[in-house]
Amino acid sequence: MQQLTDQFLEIDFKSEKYKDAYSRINAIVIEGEQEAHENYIQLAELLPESQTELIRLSKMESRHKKGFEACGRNLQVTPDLQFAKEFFSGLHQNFQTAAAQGKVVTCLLIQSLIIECFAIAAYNIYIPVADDFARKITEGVVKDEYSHLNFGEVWLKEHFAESKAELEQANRQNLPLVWKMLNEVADDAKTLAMEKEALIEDFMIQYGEALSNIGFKTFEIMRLSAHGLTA
Ligand code: Y39
Ligand code: FE
Ligand code: FE
Ligand code: FE
Repeated sequence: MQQLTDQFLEIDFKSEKYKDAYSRINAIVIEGEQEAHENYIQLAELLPESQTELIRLSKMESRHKKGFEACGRNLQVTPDLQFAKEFFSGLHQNFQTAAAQGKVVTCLLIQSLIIECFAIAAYNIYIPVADDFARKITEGVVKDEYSHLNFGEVWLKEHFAESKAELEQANRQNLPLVWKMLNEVADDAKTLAMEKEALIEDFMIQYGEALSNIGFKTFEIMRLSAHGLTA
């Protein structure tokens, strides 16, 4: 096969191999957007003073879901939603448990930091290798995801001192799930021309920046990242 640089890589969006991988990645994104929609509604109940803003974010998430459903239809792919539910079950369970205990800091870490950074990394890496239809949709979505991440950063920065211990615990509990999820999806992502190393790098940059914006010092960010890897 001819040697090609990434820039000129031809991707056959119609091949069975591509569509099979897309049935899982597309489902993950659709299910993720649906759960994000529900998570922001629950956050609105936990944070009545931010209710209007959080309901606005939850509505953005359902628009994202509709956009990605259209991407699947455009490629004539049926999303494997059962696979996607299982993919998110760890983070979903941890969010539900935290919400039931009123642990808003943990809920914000899971949805507004971890899941939003995961989304931003995935969408940034996907955009250059997406089909034209999906690229336009994803470009619009990723801008919104930065604003969702910003909500979490601003709230946690304002409550940093009293949130710090819970953030460290929630990080230790949830960051390992992200690595597990990335490993589960790495082969399918590769079929879509998304490299696992690029996903990890982008995620760590976003997440590290978010922790820094909230108030963590560099040595603390390094420790938080390492805890995730080894816990
Ligand atoms: O806040 C949001 O909109 C996030 C829910 C959406 C999650 C997207 C998850 C993307 C992971 C895809 C992994 C592909 C390699
Ligand atoms: Fe999203
Ligand atoms: Fe979204
Ligand atoms: Fe979001």
